[in-house]
Amino acid sequence: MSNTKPTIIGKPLPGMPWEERPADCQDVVWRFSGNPVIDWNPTPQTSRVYNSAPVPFGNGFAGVFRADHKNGRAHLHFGTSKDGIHFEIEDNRIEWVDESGNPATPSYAYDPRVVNIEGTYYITWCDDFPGASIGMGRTKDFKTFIRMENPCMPFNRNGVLFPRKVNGEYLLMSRPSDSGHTPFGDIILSHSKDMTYWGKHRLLMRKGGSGWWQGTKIGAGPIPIETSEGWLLIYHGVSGTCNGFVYSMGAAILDLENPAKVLYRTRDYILTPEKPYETTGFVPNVAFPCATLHDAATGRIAIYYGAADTYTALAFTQLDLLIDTIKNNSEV
Ligand code: BMA
Repeated sequence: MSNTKPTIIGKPLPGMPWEERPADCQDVVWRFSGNPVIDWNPTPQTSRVYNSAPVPFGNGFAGVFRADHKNGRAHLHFGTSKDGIHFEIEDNRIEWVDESGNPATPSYAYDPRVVNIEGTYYITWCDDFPGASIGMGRTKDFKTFIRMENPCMPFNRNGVLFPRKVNGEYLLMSRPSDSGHTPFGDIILSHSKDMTYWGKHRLLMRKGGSGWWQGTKIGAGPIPIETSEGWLLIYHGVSGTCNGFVYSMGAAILDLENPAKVLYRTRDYILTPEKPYETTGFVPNVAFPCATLHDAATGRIAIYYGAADTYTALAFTQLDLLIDTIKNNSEV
């Protein structure tokens, strides 16, 4: 292992939420003491906001949130926060237009990810194509939201873009699936020069290994973080139990210049449902990470994850600790 301390390649974010690891905690990822940060019925029309994606915006944070309405349908909502902990979620869903300005709001949408690439915020989500596939759109101001072409054929979920082009091409991770709850799934990496035509599909990571927690399927989580050690990818791994699926978090390091190459990958989960807000709710035993905030000056990382398909929760880790854990417990 190198003696140089790993660093995040990016900007400082001094206003991001942060709590030090409690003295009695040995975990590589520790939960925010004020969890959950978004509780049941956050707005009049919505019952649950989870699996959501805050990003730095202006003097604070903005984001795209998955909100299940009281008719049970999932939609994307805009929200803001001054501190990354207290959120104002709009009661009405985001309305999309196509490139010509015509209405283009999907009939349902869930599990958004948001990334700022060269000043434009790109949003991916699970869309009705028909049937689950990946939706993609963009905004510059979080006021006008423009639908782009769907990058993948149905059925597919967990579309996650890289935060910059690599070797001149945009990169998208996805998880081909079925039209239901999908008892299988590996992460695929696709390339594009223009964000419209996607190809050069490569198998990135397979489910399984000795880690039973990721034995049924895996899917990319937050936008990967560029670090001096490679791309840091936090992902979800799913195991099937007598009582349904359990969603945990793992992490991997991908080669910076050739991200299709997995350098290290955690054998053990880094967070699994334990707390009541993770084990009890609309769908028990789900920890589903969709976004991070991170500070290049300190290596602090805040992970936003959906808990039990009900709450938005927050957890923290420190880059050097997480990189050490991944390398020392790796099974590729
Ligand atoms: C997946 C998605 C997620 C959800 C998870 C657990 O298939 O639908 O939105 O969090 O199942 O229910």
